[in-house]
Amino acid sequence: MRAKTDTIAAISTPAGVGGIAVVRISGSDALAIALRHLDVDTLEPRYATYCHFADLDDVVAVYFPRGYSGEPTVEISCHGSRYIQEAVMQALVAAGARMAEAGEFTLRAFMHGRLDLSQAEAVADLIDAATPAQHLLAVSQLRGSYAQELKSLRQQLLDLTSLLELELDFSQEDVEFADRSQLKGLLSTLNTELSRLIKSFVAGNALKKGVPVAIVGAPNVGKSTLLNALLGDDRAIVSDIPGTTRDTIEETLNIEGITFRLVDTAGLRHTDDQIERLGIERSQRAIEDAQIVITVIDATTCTGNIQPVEYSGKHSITVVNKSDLAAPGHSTGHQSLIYISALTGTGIETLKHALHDCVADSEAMIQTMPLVTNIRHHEALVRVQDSLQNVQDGLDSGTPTDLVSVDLRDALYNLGTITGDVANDEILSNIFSRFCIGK
Ligand SMILES: Nc1nc2c(ncn2[C@@H]2O[C@H](COP(=O)(O)OP(=O)(O)OP(=O)(O)O)[C@@H](O)[C@H]2O)c(=O)[nH]1
Ligand SMILES: [Mg+2]
Repeated sequence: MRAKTDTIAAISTPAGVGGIAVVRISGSDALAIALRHLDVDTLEPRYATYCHFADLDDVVAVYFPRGYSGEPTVEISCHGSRYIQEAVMQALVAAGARMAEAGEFTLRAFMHGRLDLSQAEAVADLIDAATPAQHLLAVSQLRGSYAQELKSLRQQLLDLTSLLELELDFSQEDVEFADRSQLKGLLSTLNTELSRLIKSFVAGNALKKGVPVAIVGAPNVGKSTLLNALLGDDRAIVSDIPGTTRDTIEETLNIEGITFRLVDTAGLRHTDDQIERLGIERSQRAIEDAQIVITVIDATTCTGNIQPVEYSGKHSITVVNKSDLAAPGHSTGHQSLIYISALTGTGIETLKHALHDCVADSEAMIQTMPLVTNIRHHEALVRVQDSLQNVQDGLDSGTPTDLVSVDLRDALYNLGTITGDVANDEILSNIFSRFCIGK
């Protein structure tokens, strides 16, 4: 991706007809190009000026000497007809502007140091956010607490590197210059912070993409009926024939601002049926991938004391379904069981609350500490930690300092890819091509 310096223009409002459309021009010639078509001599910085754009439209124009992109920027609000939007763009191009590429305003903001790369990515997340949780994650990343934490990690890495490289300078004299215990102390602090960030990805990613929930149990207990009841929609086929659901079915559901990805699965049982067996394998995978597992038990077929089913490392919820058919007095089982009737809707609200409670902690976490929500960052952080492990091993085994410092450089490089301190074309075009035009 070239770091371009020409003047660019784009319609920043969504494609199509609207009451108003906003056209944005950015670059050193932004003001001159805008003035070619406006019937005013100049635009006072940061004041809205009502004027005419050629003989096309009445517009409001604002000039920012250093706008969102970090460059001279003019924003023109015109009427949002397709004709006016296109004509304004054509006129600007004729006056010397180039049509902006996707994300190019934000790319320039990054190039001018207004945002680091993690914040630029948060801009895209902010535009995509559809739930309060997604919005909160994006806003906190954009405001920079995460960028700040990465910066401090980077500083610590740099401190480590300079301590070690100081030693290298004196390597001829064969002295161990750096205080090794100080090095190890720094390493372990770094490791603790990295581990926290890496671990936070599970919560962060779930809040962003939807918390994976598997609905599992024996055939015919009412899993698909439960999925439909939660969604309030006849999504999955329901029948009294055991083995109805053969493949996993996934749908999203919002509960109190958090997205859940509900996966209805094939009932778990021994079977000789090839296709059903494949379905059951998928059920097992859905359980592995899930953060929350809802085990459905059929009240009409179970006998004795019902025990909740626990999956280790996951939030486990056990629901006793068909409680509308169960004999009175049946609902005296374990406290943590939730009695429902997927058919009549009894207990569905309680179950939704229980689902929400499972992630309330992560939701609260967003407020207090940065969560990693981006797989690119997660991968880079894991690589940083791997390199630091090599550094640690190297120090422990007396590896020559110059080799240890290569691993440290790797760690610095990988951390830099998150913030953009190290940014190659591939990383940049990957990130910014996902933006919309005009942002
Ligand atoms: N009375 C009553 N019937 C229910 C309830 N939930 C499900 N059923 C019935 O139980 C039968 C099985 O329901 P499904 O939702 O297909 O069960 P499933 O667990 O998805 O079954 P498989 O896909 O075969 O594993 C259907 O006839 C449903 O109408 C309930 O709460 N009360
Ligand atoms: Mg089913």
